[in-house]
Amino acid sequence: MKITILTLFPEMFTALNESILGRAQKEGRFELEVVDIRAYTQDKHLKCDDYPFGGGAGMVMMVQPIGSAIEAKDPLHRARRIYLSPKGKVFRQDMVYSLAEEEHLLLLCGHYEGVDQRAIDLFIDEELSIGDYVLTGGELPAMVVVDCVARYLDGVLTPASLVQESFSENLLEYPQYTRPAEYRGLKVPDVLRSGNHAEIDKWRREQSLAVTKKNRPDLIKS
Ligand code: 4GM
Repeated sequence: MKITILTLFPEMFTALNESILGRAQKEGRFELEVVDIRAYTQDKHLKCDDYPFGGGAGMVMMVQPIGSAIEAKDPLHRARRIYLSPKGKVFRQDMVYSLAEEEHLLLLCGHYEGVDQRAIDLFIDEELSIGDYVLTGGELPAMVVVDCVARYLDGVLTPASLVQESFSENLLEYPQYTRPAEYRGLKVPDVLRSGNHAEIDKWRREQSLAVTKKNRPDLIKS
């Protein structure tokens, strides 16, 4: 998979060169192309934002640099083009699976008060929000989408962790422990050290149900 990011702040995406995603890129599991929108402006002072028509606070990203960058990077419109914005459809786990099937994703990051509406109308397929809050830019949301999708690409994670995840669908994770068996008087539950895997599975299901009821009762249908 190829993922093209369009942003005014390309350095932010160095975060994706760390850990699992860094290794996955080196192994060629996906290719990240980070594009500086400023390189495409026709303005002689390299301006990419301007005051909003009709007045109001803040700045709006101009359509020309965005349009030129998208047409340069996806001339035949083969990519699924996504704009990250608080107005978008809320991004959920079920959308991750369909995004992971794509050959090419293009993620547009807005800054300031967002982008000229014509950039969305002319060049974007769908508007996604990672949640009901406002950030200074779409860069962190784009990184969230990349991370979620990359986990499902072949060879990025060990299949067992993904199987486990879908198995316990709609329930939150049970508590995990590692050594030492006791820390500041808090002991690891005996069952986890018993070697009885039927009992361990039962305990974990009960814990998952209990934490879901407490923190996310909305996830429990019936
Ligand atoms: C306003 C309009 C995405 C602000 C468009 C982007 C939150 C999200 C921005 C924009 C963002 C989100 C930039 N803040 N909830 N800020 O996914 O692109």
